[in-house]
Amino acid sequence: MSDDLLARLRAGDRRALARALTLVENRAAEGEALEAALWHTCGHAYLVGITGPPGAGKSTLIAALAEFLRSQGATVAVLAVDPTSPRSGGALLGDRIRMLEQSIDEGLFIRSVASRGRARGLAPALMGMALLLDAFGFDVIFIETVGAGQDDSAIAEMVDITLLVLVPGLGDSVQLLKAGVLEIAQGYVVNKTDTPGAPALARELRAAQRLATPHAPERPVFLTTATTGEGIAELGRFLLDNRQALLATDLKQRRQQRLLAEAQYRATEAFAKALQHALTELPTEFLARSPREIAAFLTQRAATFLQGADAPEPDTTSS
Ligand SMILES: Nc1nc2c(ncn2[C@@H]2O[C@H](COP(=O)(O)OP(=O)(O)OP(=O)(O)O)[C@@H](O)[C@H]2O)c(=O)[nH]1
Ligand SMILES: [Mg+2]
Repeated sequence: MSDDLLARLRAGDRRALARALTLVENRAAEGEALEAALWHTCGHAYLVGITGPPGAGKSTLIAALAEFLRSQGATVAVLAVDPTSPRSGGALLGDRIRMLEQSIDEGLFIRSVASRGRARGLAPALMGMALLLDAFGFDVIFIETVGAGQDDSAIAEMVDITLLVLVPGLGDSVQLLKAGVLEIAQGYVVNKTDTPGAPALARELRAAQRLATPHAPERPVFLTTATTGEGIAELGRFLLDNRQALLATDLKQRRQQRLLAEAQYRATEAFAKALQHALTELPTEFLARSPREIAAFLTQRAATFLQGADAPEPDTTSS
């Protein structure tokens, strides 16, 4: 890793930040080294996951929230995974956020992240990028993901809070309930309240919660119109209060939690790779055997494959 890049990052150089983010996004060795070097300085930023169906207004909502948070003195970074909705088409981050992107505000940083053509998981790339932004000093980091994928639930475990954005009229809530997506969020946003059906959707969300988790404290439901800013201040204040409460808790514990969630993801990734490798070694005669025997063979081979990978030794010198 270039010490120069690290030094420039530490000095608050935004061009160095952009370059470092690319290295981490590609999960290049240099990026991994940067993460390792900066790990101990992170944990101060408040990480907000924003998820929901395509075109729900996630990007527009983030842009509006970013403006509000800036007005309250908080610095904001945004990581947005490329859009899914054909409607926003070429507009990678939505119109409003692109407008913000062109601002020269030093307290705001926006970056889009490609999800396509990726050999390795999106979640560690995003978390690594968030770590860099955290170490760089941003107060609040938004991570916009497309929703309902495996990566989304992984990311939900690594961020401080996840908001699920829904819009009236899609009949989403029932489907989301089935898919278990409601559970990954700690708060719900009913966006596009300028279109019919918002109060009904909010009611439905409250009812669905009571049904799914009758004893858990009720998660808040916010009503917003991201395009006009309606309801944004209330949601923004909720986030700031939640952040304040979190910052009062143990930093080390929070950092460890994030660390473990990401490590677990990476380990799962390694296991999956080992299993893929084992499959290529399955003798054809095994196809006549029982699934249990095939599984035993695969497990054995995968374990051997994993043993070949170098595991770091416990380091007794670092805390
Ligand atoms: N009427 C109305 N339109 C909105 C609102 N919020 C966003 N939109 C519009 O909805 C469209 C999609 O908004 P985006 O912010 O790009 O939605 P997204 O969820 O980020 O979309 P993807 O990233 O593609 O999944 C845009 O045309 C927005 O202008 C709202 O509150 N009311
Ligand atoms: Mg978007």
